[in-house]
Amino acid sequence: MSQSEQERAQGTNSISFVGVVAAVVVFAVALAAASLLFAITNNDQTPSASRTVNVTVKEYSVTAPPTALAGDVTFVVTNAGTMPHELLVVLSNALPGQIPLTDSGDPPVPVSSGADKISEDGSVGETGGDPLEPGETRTFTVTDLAAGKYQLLCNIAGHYKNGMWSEFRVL
Ligand SMILES: [Cu+2]
Repeated sequence: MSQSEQERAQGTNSISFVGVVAAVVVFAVALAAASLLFAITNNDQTPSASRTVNVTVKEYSVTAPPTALAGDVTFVVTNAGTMPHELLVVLSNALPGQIPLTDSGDPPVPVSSGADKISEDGSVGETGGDPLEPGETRTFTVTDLAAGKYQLLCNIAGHYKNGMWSEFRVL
């Protein structure tokens, strides 16, 4: 290779190098723009997404997201267990799983002994009616659910004590 051929070759190489750098920069800018667009779009969609709360109840647990946004919140409750369950949304400052058992019966009323349910005074919404049979899914909406500290729980006799609760904050 003569010196002029080497210069041309180097020249070609440096043009290619500049081309690659330019392509990388264009790609990076496009990626940044795409990320920004996604962030904006995603942010717009977040509020409605977190006003739908999917809940699974079974022996003996309540599985749900830890938070939702205040407003009209829809709960989609599925009984994945082998016995009937229900779901209540209860406003409470008690520690998770520590709401006192004071009641019994259906509807629950205070009792002096043999309590196996919590008081439903703090309940702001529930599946209602008959408990959900195994495999059943039921939806209910709490209108204007206020910010605060809640527990999602099953108040069938003994079920709360056995672990059917989930800490839930409305933001
Ligand atoms: Cu239950």
